[in-house]
Amino acid sequence: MTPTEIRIVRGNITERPVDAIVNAANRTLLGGGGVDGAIHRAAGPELLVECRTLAGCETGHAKITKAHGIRQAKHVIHTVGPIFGKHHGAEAGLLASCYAESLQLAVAHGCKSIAFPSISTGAYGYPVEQASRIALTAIRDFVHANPGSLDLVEIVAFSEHDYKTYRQAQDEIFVDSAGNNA
Ligand code: AR6
Repeated sequence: MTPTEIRIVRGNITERPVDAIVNAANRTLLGGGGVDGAIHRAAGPELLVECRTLAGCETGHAKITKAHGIRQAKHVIHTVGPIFGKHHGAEAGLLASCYAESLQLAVAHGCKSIAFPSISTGAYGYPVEQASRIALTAIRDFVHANPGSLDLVEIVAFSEHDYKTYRQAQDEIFVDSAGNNA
């Protein structure tokens, strides 16, 4: 069985050639700024039409649509990250849940590759040093619990600082108890 590759890249998530790209949405699922705005612009108005049928999404959960005008992907998975400081200490669990639910949905829809943005670290204010560790731990736990279900999981960092922060977190988290990369 080929192990799942977990890769940090720098770039624009709308250009990633993967089966599913993840959107850091809000609870309305009707668009916004940041990566949400970029995905809706790239996908075109049909994405908003489909999103209107979903009746929103709670924080920490995820819903799936087609990718519409984003030709190199098949699906967009819309997840709603926590707003930092607004969930009475439940922020880390909610953020981990965004990653776990998105991965689960991807596998349930036959996706073998998925790209995530840095959920909650823009408008929602989550410090990227903390969020990167939560993200990569949730991805590692899913991949270990579901071997062979995915070929590739990407984190797409939008800035050089985010890229370096996720690479550092990856080095720390993907090391087993014997000190080897896991
Ligand atoms: N590709 C990859 N990453 C991007 C892109 C892109 N094209 N554009 C921005 N980012 P944010 P949040 C990065 O604010 O914090 C929206 O209005 C960005 O630099 O998009 O979860 C929604 O509608 C940052 O590192 O999402 C919600 O209301 C990361 O994506 C709210 O913002 C996340 O920043 C969600 O806030």
